[in-house]
Formats: sequence, C-alpha cells, structure tokens
Amino acid sequence: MTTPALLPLSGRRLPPLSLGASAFPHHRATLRLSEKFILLLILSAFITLCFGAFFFLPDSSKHKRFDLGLEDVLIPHVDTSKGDKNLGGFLIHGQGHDEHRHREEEERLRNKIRADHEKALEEAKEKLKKSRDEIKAEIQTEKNKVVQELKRKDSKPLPPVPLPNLIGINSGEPADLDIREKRNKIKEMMKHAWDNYRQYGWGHNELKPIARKGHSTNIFGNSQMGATIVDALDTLYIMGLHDEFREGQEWIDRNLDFSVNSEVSVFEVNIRFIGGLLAAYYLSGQEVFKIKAVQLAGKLLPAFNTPTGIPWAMVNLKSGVGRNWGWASAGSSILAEFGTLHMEFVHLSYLTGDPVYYNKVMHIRKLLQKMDRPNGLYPNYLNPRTGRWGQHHTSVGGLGDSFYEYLLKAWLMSDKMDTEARKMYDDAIEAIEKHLIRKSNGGLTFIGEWKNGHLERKMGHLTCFAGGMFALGADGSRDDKAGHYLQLGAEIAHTCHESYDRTTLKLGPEAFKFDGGVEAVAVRQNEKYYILRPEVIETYWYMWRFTHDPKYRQWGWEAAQAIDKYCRVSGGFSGVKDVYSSSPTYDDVQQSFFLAETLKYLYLLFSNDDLLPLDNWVFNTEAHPLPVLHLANTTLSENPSYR
Ligand code: DMJ
Repeated sequence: MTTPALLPLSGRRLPPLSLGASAFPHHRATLRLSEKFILLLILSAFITLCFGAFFFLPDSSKHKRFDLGLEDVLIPHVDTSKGDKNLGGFLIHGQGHDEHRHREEEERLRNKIRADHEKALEEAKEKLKKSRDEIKAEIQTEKNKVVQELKRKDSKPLPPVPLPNLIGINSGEPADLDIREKRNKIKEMMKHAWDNYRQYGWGHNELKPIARKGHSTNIFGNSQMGATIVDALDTLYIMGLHDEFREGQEWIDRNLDFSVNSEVSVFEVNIRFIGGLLAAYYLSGQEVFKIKAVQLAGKLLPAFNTPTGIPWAMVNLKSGVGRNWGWASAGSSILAEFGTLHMEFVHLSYLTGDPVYYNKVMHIRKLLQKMDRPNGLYPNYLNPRTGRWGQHHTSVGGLGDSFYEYLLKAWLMSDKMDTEARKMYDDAIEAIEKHLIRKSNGGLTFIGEWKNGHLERKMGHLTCFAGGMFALGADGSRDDKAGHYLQLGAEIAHTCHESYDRTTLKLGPEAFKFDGGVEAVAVRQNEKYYILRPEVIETYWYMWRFTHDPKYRQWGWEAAQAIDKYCRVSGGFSGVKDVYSSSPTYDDVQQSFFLAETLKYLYLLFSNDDLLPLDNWVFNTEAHPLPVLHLANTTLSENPSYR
C-alpha cells in the first residue's frame, strides 16, 4: 500500500522523499505553492510524531533485562512477600510504596550507568592523548597479565604425594686430600662449561664453544628449549653450585614452554628433559620441575597414537603429529628409543596418580614379550604400523643399548618387585653373551654387533656403558652368577680403557675394531672422533662403587685430564674429530650430556659412596638419579590410587 501523501500531485512521479538536505534544493524552484504547503504539512506532522515519541512512549528501561551484572544489584531488593516477582531476570513490581521505591532505584541505576559512561568516555579521551608507543606498552602489559594468569592456572599444584625415602643427598666430600682436589677440579670444569653456556648459549639447546653461540641438533627440532640447562641442573645441585642451579630454575620457570611448533625426538626429550626435571624435583623439592615434567609428558603422549601403540620416534610438540626417522629400516621405530621410557613414565604415574604413562610403557613391554626373537635377540627395528621387526640387527650400542639398561633399572627402581623386567633382562643378556660377546686374539673381551646372522667384530663407545650395567645387574642374577657378571663388567671396562689408551689423545674413538690384526682401535676416519661422551667413565664409576679398585679412579682421572687438555677451549668444551691426531680439530659442540653425564660420573667417582647410594637411587640413561619406589606388589594400573 502506498502512503497517499507521497502520491504525485502533478501526474509526474516525484523522486523518493528524502529528508536529507540535498533532496529539497534541487526541486525547490520547480514546486508549486500548493505542493510546498503539503510538503510543509508532512514535515511538521513528522516532527510532531518524533516529539510525541520522545515524550509519550513508555520508559523502555522498565522492560530492560539487567544482565550486565545489574541483577546482582537488583535482586536483593526484591521483596517477594509484597508481590514483587523475579521472572527469569525481568522484574515485575507491586504497587504503592514499592513503585516509589522502585522508581528511586531505577533513577539510582540510571545515574550509575550515566556516570560509568562518562568515566569510560573520559578514559577513552585520555587514551587518545597518549602516544602510539605508550598505548602499545599498555596493551603489552595487559597481554602479559593475561599470559601470567594463564600460566598461574596451568601451574596449579599437582596432588601431593608422599615423597619416597630420599637418602643420600649430601656433599659426599671425600676425606682424602688428593681425591678432594681431583673432585674440585671436576667441579671447576663444570663451572667452565656452564659459565660459557650461560654467556654465549643461554636458552639455546647447546653451545658452540668456538663460535661462541647457541647450537642445536635435529633431536630438538627447531626449538630453543634450553636442553643444557635442564640436563645440567642435577649435576649443579650435586656439586653444590647453588647460584647456578637457581639461575637454571628461574629460566625454566619463566621460559621453558612446550607449546612450540617443533618436531623433537621422543626418546631424547624423555631422557634429557623429563629425566632431568624429575631428578631436579627429587633433589631440590621444587614443585616447578615436577609441573614442567608433567606438562612435557602430556606433549609426548600423542606419539603413542600408532596402530600398535609403539611410539613414533619424533613428535611435533604443538600438533602432536608423529613420524619415524627416514633412515630407520622401512619406517621402523628404534628399540633403544621406545624401550627407554619406562623409568620416567613410571615416575610420572607415581607423581600424578594418573596411570596413563605407566599403561603406555607396559603396553610396549607386553607387545615385546609376545614377539618371536631371532636367536633370543631383540632386533633394533620394529615397525609401529605392522608390529613386525625390521632388519635383524642387534646391538648393545647405538639403537639397542638403553633398552637392556631399562629392563634392569625397571627392576631396581621397583625395589626389585618388577620381576618380569628382571626376567626379560636375564633372558636378553644370556642371548647377548652367547651371540655377541667374544674375546679378541689379544684377550680383550668385546661386544660386537649382530647383523643378519653375522657378527661384526666392532664395538662402539656407546657399548662401553654395558660394563657398568653388568656390574649393576650382578646382584640378583639368575643362578647366582653375580661373580661372573661383575667379572664381565670389569673386562668390558678394561677393553674400553684400552680403546682410550691406544690413542694419541688418550680419549676413546666412537667405534673400534677387533679384526684383521687390529684390537680396540678405530679404522675408519669417520669413527675416530670423541664427542665428550660419558659411557666409559660411567662404567669406571659403577665398577668403582662395586669393587673400590683404585684403578677405576686412576682411569677416570686420566680421562678427565685428557678432556681438560684437548677438549677445553676458552669458550667451553668441544668434541674432537680425530683422537689419533696430535693436533686435533674441534667439532665445536658442547653436548648437553657432557654436563649431565660425563662430569657428573667423574664427580661421583671422586665422592664418597653415601652420595646418592645405588640401593636408593637409580640413574636414568642420561645420568639423572631417580629414587627407588617402594610400590610393594601393587601394579599401578590395577590400583591407580596407589600413591
Ligand atoms: C646419552 O644421551 C645417553 O646416555 C644415551 O642413552 C646414549 N648416549 C648419550 C651420550 O653418549
């Protein structure tokens, strides 16, 4: 329907009526007087209507729902006995006094709203007077507040658990002056490594001591997660370097963030970060380490989402997407990687009361138990999609090593209750002795590598840790062969010492042969490097603890001196490329495990045995001490409230 007032009076269509200023001047000259009069009439009617609306329309605020926190103000005033009702936020009032009171109340509220608006307007005006930089700074402050608040919420304390019996956190200071001096020298080396990392690589994963800048490798993805800080913490603590420890703690508290778009090695992050954080927590009692360890573990869990539950080697900490190393046999996961999670994951379940971690590692164990093992040996590769072995390579060095170590340590860490783990260890070691351990023509006991039914007579520096493992597992061995395993440990220690002693620098090569007239010597150029690894010194320390034969301290001291002489540079410590060369070149990397392991084992070698006694502490594969858990016969999954 068309409004009669808009009908054209002259038979000509008028342009649509607009009250905008430009509508009239254009047509004014052409309009007749009567038309002008009618238009004036319409205009005055419209203005009257507007005034009427302004004065006579009912007050809409009466029907307004007060949902900006005003209900809190209004509702307490509602007296239901006098007929006021609160219907879902609308207020319907009674008559008389109540009406008067209500009007006053509304007036008060209107004033308040007006005052608030004026205040907001004033604030906005003030803001506009500020410079761009000032406004930016204010926004940043607000943002920081929000982040801090989120962090605070994220860091809410975990449920308290009774700490296990923490025995032997003491100075371990030796009485003997000579030994004390040696120990002080190791501490000084630690300080040199730390101070330089602090100065040139702080926050980066590792240090390039010659270029004097941060360094990282693909195991940490492209992250800057301060691997050296986390790995070094417990060594600093044990050595009594408390200022340095506090610096590290502060950095972790403020900066260690795991929501990074970075693809990291599940194994390395577990042994260095989770292991390091847990050890720092147990030693110092500082909650922040426990919280960070649990946060990080949550980020690793998606790696277990594979068809078999055998985790991927790598996981993106942000997306949770996992994959395997391109070089590993047909997309396989690595035995030493998925088999080296047990200790840390059991502790995580212990500390959180959440069996999820425990269940993940027990699932791996169950799966391995069901599988056929060629000659009783565990191959290094297992496909997480099919659940089948990859290439039939077996090693007690790289790719296999810490899997065997963790079977033994799972048993020790459970206060020797986890007999299933002990049995798996005993079975595996029997097969290894039968197929991989041999004596060279010169009488050196070595552990070779099994490749498709053939024994390669080559031993890696990594394999040298096994001397300590045999000694540690001697007590409790099957058929009471404790003496035999202690002896085997001593023989491996001797062979590995020979591999050091037969070099120019008195530092061990990465791999050495027992073949073609060669004994404990590296043959290939790319096996002649020493990258500050700990395994040989680790074995000396275990052998020292179990035998107190002074030769182990002597050998450890030789290694410490060689490291100080050939690997020390003004910017820290570096690996060397050829231990047979009298003028070595550096690889320019200070590995985080040098601070976590090499220097820690050396320090312990020159300390009293009551510092972290082996009856109460089990060292993870990165030398992070975790206490024995007295869990009695309860399995964690059966009783999640075992804490
Ligand atoms: C360490 O990170 C761990 O000991 C791991 O188990 C293998 N070796 C390196 C150091 O050599």
